[in-house]
Amino acid sequence: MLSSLITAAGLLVASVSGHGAVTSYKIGGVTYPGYNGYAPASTPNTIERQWPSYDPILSVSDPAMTCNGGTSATLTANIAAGENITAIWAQWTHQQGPVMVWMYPCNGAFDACDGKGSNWFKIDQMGMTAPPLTGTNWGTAVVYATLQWTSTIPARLAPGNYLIRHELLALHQADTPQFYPECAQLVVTGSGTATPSGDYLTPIPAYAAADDPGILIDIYSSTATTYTCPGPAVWS
Ligand SMILES: *[C@@H]1O[C@H](CO)[C@@H](O)[C@H](O)[C@H]1NC(C)=O
Ligand SMILES: [Cu+2]
Repeated sequence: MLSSLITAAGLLVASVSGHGAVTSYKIGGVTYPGYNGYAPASTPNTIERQWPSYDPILSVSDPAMTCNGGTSATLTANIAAGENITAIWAQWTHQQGPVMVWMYPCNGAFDACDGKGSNWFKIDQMGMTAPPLTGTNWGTAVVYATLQWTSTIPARLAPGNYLIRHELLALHQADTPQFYPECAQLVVTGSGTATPSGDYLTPIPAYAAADDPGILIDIYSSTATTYTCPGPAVWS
């Protein structure tokens, strides 16, 4: 009995420590607590949509890709177009793969904002800045080293309610991509007038094909010296 309890606890710690999720945000010196654990009995009030698991999503077309399964949050944070937002991870353990930061215009209230439709756009990303693929010149290696990622809300972005989605794509297992996305609710202010269109926009899930070379990759056998992030170009 005791040993099976210890084993169960050990497995839980091992599986949690292998992965990660955004757990808070910083905007203009103010920290906004995020969600920190699995499906608690009482839901904390946060700007982050509450995710059900630290574990990776294994398919780019999984419905959970939208916001790691999170569908709502009680709070919002104001941010001016042109201002920075820093996402913070309590833990992160992988160093090969890109960081991609996305936004989605809600065009209305957050509680009716489901992230559906072809309206997601990228505002920031970092793939591999220098080879080899198995090295640590990757966006996720920056998160590994600093446990945070800072992006600028495009200065020309029109005001309104937006979701922001931070995605870590871990590529350390050959041909087995692991996606880690979380969303928060932002009220963008300012005098911007632009919103992206055309090729900058994509649905999530399925912002790229499952066999996109940026997704289905064996970093140990590939001889590629460059890496292209999956999905559309960054709109900035
Ligand atoms: C905003 O973020 C960008 C991108 O990380 C960074 O280069 C810049 O220094 C940041 N600016 C401020 C004021 O923190
Ligand atoms: Cu992991």
